[in-house]
Amino acid sequence: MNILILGPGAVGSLWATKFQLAGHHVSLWGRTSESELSLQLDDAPFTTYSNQSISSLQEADLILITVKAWQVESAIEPLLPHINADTIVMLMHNGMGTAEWLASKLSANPIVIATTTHGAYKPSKQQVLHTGHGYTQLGGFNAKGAQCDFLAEVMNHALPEVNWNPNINGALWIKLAINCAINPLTAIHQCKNGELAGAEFTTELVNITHELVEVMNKEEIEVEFGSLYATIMQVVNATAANYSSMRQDVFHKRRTEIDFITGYLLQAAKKHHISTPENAKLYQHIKQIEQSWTEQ
Ligand code: KPL
Repeated sequence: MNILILGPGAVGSLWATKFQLAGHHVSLWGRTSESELSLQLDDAPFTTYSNQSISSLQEADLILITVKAWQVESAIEPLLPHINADTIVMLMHNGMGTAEWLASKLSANPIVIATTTHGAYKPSKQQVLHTGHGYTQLGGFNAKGAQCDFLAEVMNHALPEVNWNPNINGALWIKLAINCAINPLTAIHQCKNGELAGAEFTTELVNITHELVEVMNKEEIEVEFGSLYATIMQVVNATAANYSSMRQDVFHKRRTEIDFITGYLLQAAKKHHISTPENAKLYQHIKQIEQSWTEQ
């Protein structure tokens, strides 16, 4: 396949190199205007990719968008006139709320959404490390996207395990719930994920989870408090030694994904007239932190 990766950060570069190793024709669309970019996955040899090539964009069978949720609109907007109506466009990022906008702009294209638990890290511009083996779920966002289940096999060949999930919305909500619980708290307290297992966080995590369950049930996601709380704590323990992405963003004073994580939850809560004070408090706190950087 002709695959274009829009946003060759850590996750985008991981997929670029894996697709290339699996025999696909891969090109990149990064922020830099250099016409070629090189990448090295772990200890593999360097591979070179065209960058910002309009012809690669026009000929792409698949565009994989791996920029952060808040960058999706500004990254894709200038490319819209060059995207072929047959090109499959796939979103892969933390948080929710970008697919609606994308589908409105690309109403003729198949839109697929993905969530992955692979860990990747880019210690330098050309190096990408696959730091944690995970799995990836895909599903259609619109009717044409729902017909793209063959992509699971294609992607599974490049970087297993990949599954097609007809209920991808449910999978995204579970990931959103995990991020709502872990990311703001670890960012505010500047702590590792594992520290949330301490007794001082229990009441807060329980309240956050109750609010999540109420909103998710109204969104027709079947989930119970006990199982969601257990899932969240399982991720806290499995990633105990890691810093969450939001903790890292706050540490480096970069814009966070709060609007597409807790912000998305709050919007859904408002729609259903559900009160979510615990999550609202976390949202306000992260927004205040972000604002304090621009006021300096
Ligand atoms: O997705 C994550 C993130 O950091 O954004 C979790 C699952 C919380 C792992 O750190």
